[in-house]
Amino acid sequence: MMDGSGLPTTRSTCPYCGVGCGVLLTPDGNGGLLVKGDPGHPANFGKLCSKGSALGETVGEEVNRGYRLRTPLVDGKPASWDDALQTVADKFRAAQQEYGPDACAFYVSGQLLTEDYYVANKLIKGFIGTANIDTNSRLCMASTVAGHKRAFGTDTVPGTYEDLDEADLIVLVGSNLAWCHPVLFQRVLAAREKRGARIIVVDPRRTASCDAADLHLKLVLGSDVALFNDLLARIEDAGAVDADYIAQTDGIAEAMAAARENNPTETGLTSEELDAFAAEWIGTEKVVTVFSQGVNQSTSGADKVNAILNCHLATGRIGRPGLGPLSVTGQPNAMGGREVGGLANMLACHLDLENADHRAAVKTFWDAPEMPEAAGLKAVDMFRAVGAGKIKALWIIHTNPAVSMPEADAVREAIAGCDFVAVSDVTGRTDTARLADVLLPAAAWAEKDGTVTNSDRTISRQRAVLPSFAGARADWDILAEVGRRMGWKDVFNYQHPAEIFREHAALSGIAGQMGRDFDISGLAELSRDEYGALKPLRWPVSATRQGGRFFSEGDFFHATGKVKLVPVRWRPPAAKTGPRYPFRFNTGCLRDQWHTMTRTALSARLSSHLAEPFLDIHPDDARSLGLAPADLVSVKSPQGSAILRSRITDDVTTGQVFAPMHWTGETAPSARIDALVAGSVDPVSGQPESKAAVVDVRKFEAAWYGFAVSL
Ligand SMILES: Nc1nc2c(c(=O)[nH]1)N[C@H]1C(S)=C(S)[C@@H](COP(=O)(O)OP(=O)(O)OC[C@H]3O[C@@H](n4cnc5c(=O)[nH]c(N)nc54)[C@H](O)[C@@H]3O)O[C@H]1N2
Ligand SMILES: Nc1nc2c(c(=O)[nH]1)N[C@H]1C(S)=C(S)[C@@H](COP(=O)(O)OP(=O)(O)OC[C@H]3O[C@@H](n4cnc5c(=O)[nH]c(N)nc54)[C@H](O)[C@@H]3O)O[C@H]1N2
Ligand code: SF4
Ligand SMILES: [Mo]
Repeated sequence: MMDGSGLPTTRSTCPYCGVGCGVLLTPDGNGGLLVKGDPGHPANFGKLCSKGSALGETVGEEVNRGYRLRTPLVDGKPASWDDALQTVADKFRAAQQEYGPDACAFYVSGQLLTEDYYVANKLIKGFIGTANIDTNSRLCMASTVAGHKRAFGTDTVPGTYEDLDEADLIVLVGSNLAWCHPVLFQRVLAAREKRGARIIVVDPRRTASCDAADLHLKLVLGSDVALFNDLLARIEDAGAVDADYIAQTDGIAEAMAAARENNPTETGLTSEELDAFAAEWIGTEKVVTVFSQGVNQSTSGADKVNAILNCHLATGRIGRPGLGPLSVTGQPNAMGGREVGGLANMLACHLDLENADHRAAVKTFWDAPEMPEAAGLKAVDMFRAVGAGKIKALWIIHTNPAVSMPEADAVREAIAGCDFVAVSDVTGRTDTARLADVLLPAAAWAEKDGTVTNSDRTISRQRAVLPSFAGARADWDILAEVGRRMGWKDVFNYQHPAEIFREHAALSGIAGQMGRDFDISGLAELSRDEYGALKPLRWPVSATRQGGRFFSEGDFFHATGKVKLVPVRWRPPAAKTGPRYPFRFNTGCLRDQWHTMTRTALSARLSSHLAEPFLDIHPDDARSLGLAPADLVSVKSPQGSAILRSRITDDVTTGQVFAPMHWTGETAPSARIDALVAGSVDPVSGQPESKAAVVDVRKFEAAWYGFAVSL
C-alpha cells in the first residue's frame, strides 16, 4: 500500500490502550514514522486520540539516542547477547534445580503481543514447572476476569463496540472513557448525536467524561455494589425481570435476597438520584454498562463486576445488539494475555489450571515435562515472596512494577534484594530496569510483529515497519532463546511469530472441543503470508462460528449449562479513614500520559498537557489546611509519602483527594504515587485496591526548595 506521496504504508495497531485502533504507518526514510488512523479498522474507522496521533514523536533516531538500550547489560556493564541470554538461562536453571520450580517467577505485561505472552506462559508453566507467572493485568483486569468466570464459567466479553453505536443509554461506571479510551468515547458521543443516546457517569469525582453526561452520580468511593444491588431490587419491583432469560440462569433468588439486604444510603446518593438512575436504566432496553478501573481496582472488584452483570442477566439484556455489559480493557493486549492464560491462576486458551483434564490436554499438546497443579503467586503476593527471599530468579518483562505496584517502595526494595533479576525493556531509564542484574534490550513497537486482542475480542496485527534498534530482539525471540538454552531446543524452536500464532490457534481448537469459548482454530493453518495479511477479526473463529455476541441464548460454559447470578454484598474499602489518615486517596490516568511515561514523555506535545505531579483537593479541605492554589503538599500514608502540587477543585468531594499515577523515580522522585498505596487485594481476584488508600495531607513547608520535575 502507498500513501499519497508514494511512500510504502503498512497497517498496524496503536500500542497504547485497549480500544485497539488501527494505524497506517509510513516510514519517513530517516528512521521516523508518519502515523495516521486506519479508516478500514473496525475499532476506530480512521480516528486517533492525542496519544495515538503523537506516536511518530516517540520513535526515530533522535528519540532513540539516549533513550533506547544499545546492548544487553550484565551487572550494569555492556555484554554480548550470548552472555546475557546464557546468564538468564543458567540462573533460572540453577534456581529451579537448587530450590525447586516455585523459586522462579515471571512478572509480565498486558502490553506484550499474544505471541510473546504465549511463549512466556509455555516456558514457565510447561517447562520450568511453576505457575508463578503473573502480569500487570492483575492490577488492571483481574476483577473482571473473576467476575466473568463466576457468572459465565469463562472469561468472555459478551458484546461488541457496535453495541455502543446502537445503544440508547450508556452508563460509564468507574471509567473515564473520555481520557482513557478516547476513540470509544467518540463513538459514544456519536451515538448521542445520532440517536439521542443518554450518558450516565458513575464516578466519585467529576471527570472529562462528565462533560457530556446527562447524569453524574458522584457516589461514595467503593460503593458500586450498593448502587447496583439497589438497581437489582428495583428491577424486580418494576416487574422488569425477563422470565424467559431467567430460566437459563441460576442464582436469581440468592442474588435478589442479597440485594434486598442492601442499604443504598452507603452510596451517599440522594433518593432522587437513585430514583433517576433506576428509572433510566430499567426504562431503557438498549443499555450498555461500560466499566473499568473504578470497578476493578477494589477489594470488592469482583463483586462490583457481578453486581453489574446481575442487572444485565436479570433483564436478559445481554448478547443482543445495542445492549450488555462491556468491560473496557486498559492495555492493548490485556485480552490476548487472558487468552494465552498469562495470569497465575489460568492455563492457556481459557482452560483452567485447577482442572485435571485441562492440565493433561495442555501438557500433552506442549509435550511438557511438568505442569503445576496449583495456582501460582498473584502480583502482590509474588513481590512479597520476592521480598521474603523465596523467589530466587525473577524475570520482569514489559512492565515497571517498582513504580506501578502498590507498596511500591517495598516492591523496589524486594527487586533490589532478589538473588537474580532479569528485566526486558526498550530503555534502561526506568525505576525497575535500574535494578536488573541482566537487562535485555527489547525491540519496540513498530519493530516487532505479532497480534493483539482489543476490548471487544477483535484480533489485529501489529507489524514491524522499522528495523530493530541496535540489534534489540523481540520479546518472543528472547524468551524462546532462553527456553532453548535451558535445554528445550525443539519446543522453543520458533523462527517467526506466525509459527507461535498457529500453535496457539491449534491449542485453542482443543480448548474449544473441551467446551471453552476461546476457539480460533480456524486460523491454525494460516501460512506466513496469510498471517502477514491477516485482517482484523473477532473471535471465536472456528469451523462453526465466527465473531458475534455471547450469552443471548444457549452458549453457556458452566457445567450446569446456565449462567449465574452471584449474590454480592457491599463492603467498604479495606483501609479506613480516621484522625491520622483522614483522606481517601483516589488515583488514575491523565489524558496525555501512558502509565510510567516511558514513551509518552518523549513527546513534548503530550507532556505539556499536565506537566507535573499534582493532588486534587476540595476547596473546603484546602481552606482548613491553609492551602493556597499550587502550594506544595506533603502526602503521607501508612505505606509511604510523596510531595505533590495541590490543585484546588471541587471535581473531588470533601474528604477525598486524587492524584494521577504516572510520575516515577526517573521523572519526579518525590512523587511515586504507589509508594502511598497499600497492598490490600480483592479476596476473589487478587487485584489490589489502587484507588482507595488513606492519607494525611499537610502543607509542605520547605526548609529548602528542591522540587524538580525532569522529563
Ligand atoms: N491517557 C491514558 N489512557 C489510558 C491509560 C493511560 O495510562 N493513559 N492506561 C490504560 C489502562 S492500562 C487502563 S487500565 C485504562 C484505565 O481507564 P479508566 O479506568 O477509565 O481510568 P482511571 O483513571 O484508572 O479510573 C477511572 C475512574 O474510576 C474512578 N473511581 C475510583 N474509585 C471508584 C469507585 O469506587 N467507583 C467508581 N464508580 N469509580 C471510581 C476514578 O475517579 C476515575 O475517574 O486506561 C487505559 N488508557
Ligand atoms: N495507584 C495506581 N497504580 C496503578 C494504576 C492506577 O490507576 N493507580 N493502574 C494500574 C494499571 S491499570 C496498570 S495497567 C499498570 C501499568 O503499569 P506498568 O505496566 O508498570 O507501566 P508501563 O509504563 O506501561 O510499563 C511498561 C514498560 O515496558 C517498557 N516497554 C515498552 N515497549 C516494550 C517492548 O516492546 N518490550 C518490552 N520488554 N518492554 C517494553 C516500557 O519502557 C515500560 O518500562 O499500573 C497500575 N498501577
Ligand atoms: S484510543 Fe487508544 S488505541 Fe486508539 S489511538 Fe488512542 S491510545 Fe491508541
Ligand atoms: Mo491497566
